[in-house]
Amino acid sequence: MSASLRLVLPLLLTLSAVSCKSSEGNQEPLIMPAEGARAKIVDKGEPAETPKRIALVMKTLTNPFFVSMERGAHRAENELGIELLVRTHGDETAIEQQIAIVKKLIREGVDAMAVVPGNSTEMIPVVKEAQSAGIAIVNVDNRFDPETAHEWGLDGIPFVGVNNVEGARIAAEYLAGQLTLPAQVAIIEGDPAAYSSHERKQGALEGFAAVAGVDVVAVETAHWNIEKAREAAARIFEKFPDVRGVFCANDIMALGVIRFLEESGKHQSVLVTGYDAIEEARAAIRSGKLLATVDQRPDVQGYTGVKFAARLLAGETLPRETYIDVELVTAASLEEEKP
Ligand code: ALL
Repeated sequence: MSASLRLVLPLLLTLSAVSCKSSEGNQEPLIMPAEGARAKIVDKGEPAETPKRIALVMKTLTNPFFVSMERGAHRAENELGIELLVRTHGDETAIEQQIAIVKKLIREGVDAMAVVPGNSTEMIPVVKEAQSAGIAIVNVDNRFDPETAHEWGLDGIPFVGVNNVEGARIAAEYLAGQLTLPAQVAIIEGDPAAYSSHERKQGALEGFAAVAGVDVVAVETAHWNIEKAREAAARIFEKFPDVRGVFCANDIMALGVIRFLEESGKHQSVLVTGYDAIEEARAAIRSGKLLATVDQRPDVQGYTGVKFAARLLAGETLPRETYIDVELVTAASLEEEKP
């Protein structure tokens, strides 16, 4: 090797290393002789796009319903190559916490949010703030109150969820059909601040009204909470010991009512229905403690919510309302599911 080659060889090796490392899949040389003495790096590839950041704002992961929703959302994340930020707070009714979460996401500058509001009215101002900051919004599972949303100018937000009136009606009608009539029944509502709770109460009333001889003697809220449902059941049965059926607006509350019925030895004579079809509720149906529940596919809701957020970011116009089918889950339907 000549002396001059020995001197330039390390330099050549360095240059070729740079060229190989950066030119994956690119035929063009990356290091080009430049005007003057300096070499210039030319990037011929597309600029690497940073993935869109989409937040899923739910209520609480203490309810398995939202764990399933999160699973669906991650499926969308993997398919779309976006970055998903999942945010939840401690308690379903702690709305200040959910407001603070959205405020923080605005500061963090996320591109879009799929929001399950814990409170259908109180979340509206902060979500409007997010929209005004240019963040694309999708409403999942629990609707914003339409009137309040309109007052705040939060219009045109696509909604993904189920027809809760329909789901509750099916469950209540099925429950009524299993009773020896005439019979007294009760309704345990979710948090009245949630639009879905009103819809389910309305659906349950419609379902019970459809069967002659069914008398709704009590409607109480237990705020989606197991212990509050146990206490509400205690109050109802104290006052109306002949109640034979209880419709509950979610499974967690149905489990609370069942707890009370077992403690008080009434579980053989009272039928209970829930809503959500969480694993614990399916198990309770199999063991004969729960009559039925409603599957509202939270995984599909989470998946679709995130996917819609990405489609909004891509400039698409989406339908105002997208409904996922509800399905009644009973001992018979679980039997059919068996392989
Ligand atoms: C509703 C959901 C579920 C859940 C409830 C509790 O929005 O649809 O039924 O159980 O929230 O937060």
